Amino acid sequence: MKSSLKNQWVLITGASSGIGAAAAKAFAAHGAKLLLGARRVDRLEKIASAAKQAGAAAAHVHALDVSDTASVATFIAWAKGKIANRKSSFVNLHVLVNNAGGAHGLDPVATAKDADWETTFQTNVLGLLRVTRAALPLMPHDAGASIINIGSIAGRVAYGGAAAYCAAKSGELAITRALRQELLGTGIRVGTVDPGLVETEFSQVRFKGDQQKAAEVYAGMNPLTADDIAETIVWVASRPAHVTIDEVLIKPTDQADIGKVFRRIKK
Ligand code: NDP
Ligand code: 8X3
Repeated sequence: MKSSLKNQWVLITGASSGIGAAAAKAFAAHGAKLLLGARRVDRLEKIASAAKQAGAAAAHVHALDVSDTASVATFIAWAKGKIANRKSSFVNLHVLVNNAGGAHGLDPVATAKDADWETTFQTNVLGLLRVTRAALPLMPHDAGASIINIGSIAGRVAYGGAAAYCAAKSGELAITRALRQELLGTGIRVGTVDPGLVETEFSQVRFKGDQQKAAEVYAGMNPLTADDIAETIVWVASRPAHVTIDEVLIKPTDQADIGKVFRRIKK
């Protein structure tokens, strides 16, 4: 039987934009209770308000910087307080979506900046580890809970200019696989959703606000949307409790591989 998400607690990191924001809306449509984190709280508040309109049983927001252990601890303590209710101290986080991350720059190793490498690893790798370590005590055993990490095609296929990002997303894949072994017997499912090109703010962040460079990434092709990925995340989380979706590689039809993209050239 499909796992119902109604009234289940779902925690999403990086929910202020793109895939995380779309995931909030998608879980809301199933009547879930949302705990949303990111650095831009003003944006989170708007997303929580839209999620309530879309059917969320609850939607709470709190500042979260996954690159900072103290911020993660404060965020998870806040989340625990929201989940535990007045009648019962039972804490049941049903779904953890480790989505916060992104790429910074597209420079070759020869000229890349320490700051870009450090941010890339702090968010995509260490942030994922920190949030998971802190959230695990909130996830009861044998209750059909899921940890869903957002990886990338870049974790499977390396490309020039993205050495750190590819290494970070390969790291995400390795963490997902190791965690699945560590949690064997707990009933907690661990999976990764690995997209190809999705049009979000990802490329604006990568190119540090250069709108033209960001737009060129998706020029003449039909990229995935954040909603496509959100739908996949919800599908993974709603499989029956005895079913784990280990890894999903999802690409636009116009993308055969990294760098193999079909573009309709305007004449
Ligand atoms: P966006 O830039 O639209 O969203 C990134 C999100 O991550 C934002 O909500 C941002 O929130 C959050 N974030 C970044 N740094 C931190 C931090 N230190 N602490 C907390 N939150 C943080 O991009 P996407 O939605 O596309 O990216 C989401 C995930 O999907 C990333 O892991 C990305 O690597 C992955 N991905 C994206 C693809 C794409 O083509 N778009 C393809 C494959 C994977 P805030 O700035 O408010 O903190
Ligand atoms: C984002 C996809 O191809 O820009 O993870 O690296 S790609």
